[in-house]
Amino acid sequence: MAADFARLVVLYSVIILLSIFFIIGGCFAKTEEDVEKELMYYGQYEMMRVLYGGKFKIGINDIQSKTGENPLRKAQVRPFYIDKYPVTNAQFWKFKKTKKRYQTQAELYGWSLVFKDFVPPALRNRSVPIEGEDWWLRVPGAKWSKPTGQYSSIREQLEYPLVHVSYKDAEAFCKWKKKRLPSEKEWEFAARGGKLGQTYPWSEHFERNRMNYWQGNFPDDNKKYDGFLGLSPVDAFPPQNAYSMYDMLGNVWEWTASRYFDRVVDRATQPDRMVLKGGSYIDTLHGHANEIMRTAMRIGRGPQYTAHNVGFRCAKSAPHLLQTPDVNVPLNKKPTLDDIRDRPPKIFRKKPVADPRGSLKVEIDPRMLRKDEL
Ligand SMILES: [Ca+2]
Repeated sequence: MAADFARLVVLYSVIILLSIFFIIGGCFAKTEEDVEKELMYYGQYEMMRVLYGGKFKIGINDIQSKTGENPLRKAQVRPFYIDKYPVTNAQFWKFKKTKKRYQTQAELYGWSLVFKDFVPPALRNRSVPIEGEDWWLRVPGAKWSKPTGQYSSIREQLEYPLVHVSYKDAEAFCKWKKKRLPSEKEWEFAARGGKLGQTYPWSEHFERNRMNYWQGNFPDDNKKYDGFLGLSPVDAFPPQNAYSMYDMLGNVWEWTASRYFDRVVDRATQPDRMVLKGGSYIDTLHGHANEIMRTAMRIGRGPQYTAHNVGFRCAKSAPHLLQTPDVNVPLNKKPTLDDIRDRPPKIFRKKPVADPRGSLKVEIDPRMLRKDEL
């Protein structure tokens, strides 16, 4: 009798334990369908903005700048679409699922650059600091899906910007989406949000809580007043301008399709480099360390470069919008006061008219004369 009871107790215990195991297992096991549903949620970060293009101003008046930002000058772009957010890990996950044989540059090399604060202790001995920038370490196994090396994961960072991608990887992804990388001019047009020659996407003046950058003494004291030591979700901050663009400044540098040249060196002797825009989580407001956070800022990197603070967003031409009468307005619009100031005075001179007394007379709008000419 006692033996039967004991057997029953054991049997029931096993049944209860197995039930608990399957219930818990069922809660955590993710089916393919679950993953698809989750990725659909992150599809909200794939939206694009259509921008009608037109005339605007690129660069900044700063003679100290050594990166080709100076001076503020005229530019023009045709209508185009551009991603509202940098490309996220969720988007690249889909890409890799479809293009299973595609290997990113970091996967081929077997390493990528990770900022020192994020290198796990277990990988410290196997990571090599970069000469002159010893806050960057070559970490074995660091790649898009393992942003800080082999022990890390993007499982909880699907809405974070994709990093550790080279120019070639960015191009391959955009091509797969039937898009392309934006030119530097397009990127800057989108970042300026219709503002003419202002320092930040939102205005001429710095505003708190608009972007993820470095606050404190670099590289050992990150006060992270903005809430982030390293990367942040692509929508951690509100849209940065009137075009509803997110993360144009801060978080990650973004590849563009434009070549980068040093102005003082012969172009033929320069290495192959592309322009990156936007600043990242290690850059500072006034450039006391690394680069200055502002719309005009640009850096050049070789097309194979990969790091924990470099990503991209895609663009697409919209030539059909050129045929829409409304869309031509910005391209042929009446000049603003700012445009007028930049034009040489001669175009405001009226055509010479014959003087009834026989001599020629030229009428000049006095507003266009410099003070010393009056
Ligand atoms: Ca930060």
